[in-house]
Amino acid sequence: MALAKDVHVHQLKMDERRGFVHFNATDIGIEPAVTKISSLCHSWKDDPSRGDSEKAKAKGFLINLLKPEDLFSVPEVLDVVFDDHIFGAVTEYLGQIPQLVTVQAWHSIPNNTAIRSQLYHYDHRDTRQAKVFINLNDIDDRTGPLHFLPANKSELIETKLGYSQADYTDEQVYSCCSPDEVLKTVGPKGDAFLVDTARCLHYGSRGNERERFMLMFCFARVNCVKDGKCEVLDPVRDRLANEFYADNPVRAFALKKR
Ligand SMILES: O=C(O)CCC(=O)C(=O)O
Repeated sequence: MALAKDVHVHQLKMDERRGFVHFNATDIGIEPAVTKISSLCHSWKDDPSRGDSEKAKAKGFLINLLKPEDLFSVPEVLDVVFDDHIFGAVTEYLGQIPQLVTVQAWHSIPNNTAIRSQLYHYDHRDTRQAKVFINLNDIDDRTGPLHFLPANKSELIETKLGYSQADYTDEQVYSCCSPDEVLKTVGPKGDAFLVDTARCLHYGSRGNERERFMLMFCFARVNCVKDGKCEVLDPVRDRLANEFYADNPVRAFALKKR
């Protein structure tokens, strides 16, 4: 199901019941930064020094193009991540100043696999988290969009099937709901989705016929159950905090590892 936008004014708020909000970069004034990041990603995809980490190779359909040093040379990335509207909505939803867990620029490539994150799953860092997905190219059904079920629908499915840290098959999920109830992050470049992937069953990058570019970043509660690693952020967290946010203790707090 394609989605109508939820945000038409300079305001962003997560829907508590449904566990997501849909907005556009233009609504909150980050469109120029998104355009710059988008055009860089289109050039980075042919750079052999990018996207070839062990993890990327293992997960061939979904490649991260971003490197730690890009966060210094392309300050627009952190401008978007720490945009007041987004950071405010996440802080309100999580009920505390969050920790930035990961930031990546995704390139999902044409494929016909259905494995790992291409199958329905929850993220298991905590009982709630907030992941932002910003389309860096126009995304349609042939571009492997993220598919997800709102949190209230996912809860019904969980009640019927039981909670699992493993993947769910489509057959299992569609035995509890109609495929028509599934939402997709289709939309033009700049369309964006803030989704609680701990509460919303989801999958993506499945059956791409066209390549997909997406900026993805994730916030969690500082005392989250399962800490994570981020190959982009972890080597430079303190340097970023000192260089960009020496006068901004809230952002610095969100960046530094506890
Ligand atoms: O959109 C995708 O390729 C998968 C996203 C996903 O599973 C996740 O962010 O947890």
